[in-house]
Amino acid sequence: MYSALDGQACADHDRSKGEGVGVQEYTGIKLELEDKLACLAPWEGKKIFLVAATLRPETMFGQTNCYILPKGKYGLYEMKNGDLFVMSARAAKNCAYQELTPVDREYPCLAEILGSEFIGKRVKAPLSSYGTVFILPMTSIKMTKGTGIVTSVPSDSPDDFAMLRDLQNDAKLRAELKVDEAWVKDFKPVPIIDIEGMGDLCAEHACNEFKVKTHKDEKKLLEAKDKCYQLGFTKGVMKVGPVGMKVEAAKVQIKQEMIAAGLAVNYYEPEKQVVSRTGDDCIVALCDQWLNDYGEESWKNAVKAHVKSDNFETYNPKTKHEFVAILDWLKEWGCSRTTGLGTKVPWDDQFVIESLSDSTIYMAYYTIAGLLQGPDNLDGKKVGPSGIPAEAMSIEAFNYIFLDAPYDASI
Ligand code: ZZB
Repeated sequence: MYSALDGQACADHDRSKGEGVGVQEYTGIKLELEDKLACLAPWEGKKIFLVAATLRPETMFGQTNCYILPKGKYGLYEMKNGDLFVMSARAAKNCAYQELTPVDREYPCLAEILGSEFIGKRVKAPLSSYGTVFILPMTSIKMTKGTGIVTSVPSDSPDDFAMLRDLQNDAKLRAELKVDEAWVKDFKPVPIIDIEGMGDLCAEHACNEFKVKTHKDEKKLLEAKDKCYQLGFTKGVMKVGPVGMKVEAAKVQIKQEMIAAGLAVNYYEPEKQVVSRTGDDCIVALCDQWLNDYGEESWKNAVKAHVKSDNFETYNPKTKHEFVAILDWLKEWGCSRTTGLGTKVPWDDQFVIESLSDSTIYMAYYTIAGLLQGPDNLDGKKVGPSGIPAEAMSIEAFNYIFLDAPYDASI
């Protein structure tokens, strides 16, 4: 998690919003634009892709159309390999910090395009049985999530199913949103995943179960979506592509294959909004960072055994449970940053130790600071009550105090 304004990683306690928010990994599906747009004429002959962020790469076999926000502001951005991507400026910024653009951290917008300009145009939908699909409007798209472009899989996504069904059946809505019947009529949901108890069109099944009437039934759609996500992941079995494979495994395989074939890219962003204390909307950036490997088995087990032992007491048993739960998921923890107050990382002094990690060190120092410094001597310029000068505090001295190392009077 990174603040471009601060020019450094934005750790939990550097945030005014979004404590505990992690990174969401998406697959950016490259939908190649097949039709021409007057405003894109200067780039004729180049490949232009609408990029849709998805959590379900294994469902790409069932794409029937692409959705865009008519009032949404999109931009055209060049990528490292010469591809031109259509996406929100926010997504382009994340890409620029993930080594996708020609110049790191730069994402000049080549052209601004309103979502409505794309409606009715065609894109190639990779892996789908329809091959070419239409771009349709969807008013519930959030510009603050993914790329602002969604690829539609009405067999497995209740939102997509409800919208497509309304566009197919409601002439008034089509007129209102300026959608031609021909763009939706022949695009039926394609059965691609079998789920025990839900059949092979789970979105339709869930929309019936939760009585979703229209694409505007926000609450019911959320329930239907949760059910499809959950059962799709745990019980789904592929009917196309890697037939018989569990969704859980197919997700990883299809993603890798699509990226290797140049049909998709990895795309990351904060899973919810993260704002730094300096007021910057944070992004996800690839950057050098020292990590504490708290997930390392022997470390983890030693700490866990201690937390569970009688030597470790908490006032409230809930706290103890939380410690154990966190030890279970905690893996790498970023422990360095480039600016701000802190102790220099001993082996790499371009970084300081991130303040939360640093605070585990200075807490230890506090146990002896009273002797080495004493009151009214914060900068340690004077020798404290123990009479020990700073120069005498060698590594051996610290090891003697904190690690029970032998006392060596000769040092
Ligand atoms: C294809 C797909 C197939 C999706 C499926 C879901 C499902 P979330 O956060 O839980 O909603 N999406 C992506 N960007 C946006 C946006 N800007 N506004 C609205 N919706 C967006 O999950 C992210 C999913 O929401 C993405 O994955 C995308 O739709 C959509 F079979 O891509 B998905 C049960 C869901 N099934």
